[in-house]
Amino acid sequence: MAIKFRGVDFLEFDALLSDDERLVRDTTRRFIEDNLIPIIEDCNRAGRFPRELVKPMADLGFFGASLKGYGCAGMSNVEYGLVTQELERGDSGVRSFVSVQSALVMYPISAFGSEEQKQQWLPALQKGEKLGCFGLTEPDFGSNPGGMRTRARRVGNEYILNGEKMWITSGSIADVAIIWAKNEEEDDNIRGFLVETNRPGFRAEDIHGKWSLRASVTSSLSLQDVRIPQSNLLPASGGLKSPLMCLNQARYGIAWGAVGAAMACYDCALQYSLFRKQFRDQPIASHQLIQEKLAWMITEIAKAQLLVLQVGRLKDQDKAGHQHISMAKRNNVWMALECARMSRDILGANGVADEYPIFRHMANLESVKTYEGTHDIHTLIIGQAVTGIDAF
Ligand code: TGC
Ligand code: FAD
Repeated sequence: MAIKFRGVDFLEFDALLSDDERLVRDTTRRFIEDNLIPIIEDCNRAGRFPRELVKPMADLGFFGASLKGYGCAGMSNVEYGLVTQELERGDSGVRSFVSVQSALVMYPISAFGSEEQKQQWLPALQKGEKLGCFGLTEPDFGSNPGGMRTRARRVGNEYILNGEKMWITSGSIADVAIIWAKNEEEDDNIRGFLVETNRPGFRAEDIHGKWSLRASVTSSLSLQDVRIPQSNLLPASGGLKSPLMCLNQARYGIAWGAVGAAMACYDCALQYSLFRKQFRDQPIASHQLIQEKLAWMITEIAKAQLLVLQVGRLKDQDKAGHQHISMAKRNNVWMALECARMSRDILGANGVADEYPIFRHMANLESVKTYEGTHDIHTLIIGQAVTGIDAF
């Protein structure tokens, strides 16, 4: 049975959006419906990133959407959030690609780059002519990136970079990598470096065998004596705070994206439960235990929508703290994963088939729960904010 997404709005959430915000949401929704939904299950099966969507997504202004100038769309944070919601309603891997290109590559260039670096990279990244990746995580340093071993040593007017990065989204398809490394001449201060991926000594190898985010490229990066000009240092970067500022942008998009994945699962399960009959020729939706699951999901989705909208409004007023973003990422991804599991249950055996999108969302969300700070790390970030005590 083909199930078509109908949107999810129990609490008149739409009334809280402006006309422009609804337009951005609806345009993205149509794009996903027409271009991603028809191919995503094949991409997922084949472990293929749908690269053919890069140009159309660029044309719609999705890359660096909330940045101003350099060809970027200059959307509000709420509008950008609605874009990521709709992208992830399609697939977390495609939202991931856009998050990395926008929040983890274009944002650091915009926030920490020189005018020359911005001119060189931002318009090309916005148009999707160049792709980027963000190298923070290392084989031995995930939740604790401050321990990183990647180093930069200055020799004359060049830096020489050595190190390993792991689990890097878009690593092998990127033209440029934002590499975070300890700068030896500054007492190991962490700095961001623009590394063109065709430089000698740079290698990207894809990580195979993922059961999650199969439509997204994930790679390990190796840098062995990679020489870059001194001008490739992001001049305004400095300290672990800089990559963490980038993570705030990406975590914010994920918090919206998770709502999209939850909406996809819930709406599919609801439609299925009205159609599927068991016992006395009654739809399974007529059973109390099914209704309990649907009631739980719609309540949590409605709460998650309000939470992320409030964080978006705060962000648009420059008032969102990183602890607010952690709360939204932690809650909404957990909520989406629970919705995916419950929806899978409602579909019975059909829940494990890729005729329906639920199992794919469920598997994807396991990664989303881990990356950009695990669920438990966000618990500790919120704990630190309310107690003032660091429990990492
Ligand atoms: P700590 O000493 O607490 O902090 C160092 C400095 O940074 C400040 N700070 C932040 N600033 C901005 N935004 C944040 N979110 C910040 N969190 C902390 C802090 O105030 C301090 O400033 P200052 O001025 O005193 O120097 O650092 P710590 O080493 O104790 O670590 C803190 C911790 C654990 C929260 C942090 O390391 C962390 O968030 N760990 C999780 C790592 C993570 O999220 N990695 C993500 C990698 S990228 C990725 O997963 C991409 S997935 C693809 C996709 O997005 O789709
Ligand atoms: P670990 O840090 O080893 O954590 C393992 C477990 O220990 C977790 O449950 C964690 O919550 C727990 N734990 C750790 N410390 C504590 C503590 N102090 N207290 C209590 N519990 C703790 N990284 C990038 O830099 N760029 C990318 O583009 C990128 N893309 C990714 C794409 C995918 C598909 C995945 C899966 C990961 C990606 N990552 C990327 C890496 C991701 O950010 C890390 O996996 C994540 O930060 C967790 O690190 P880890 O896997 O090393 O787990």
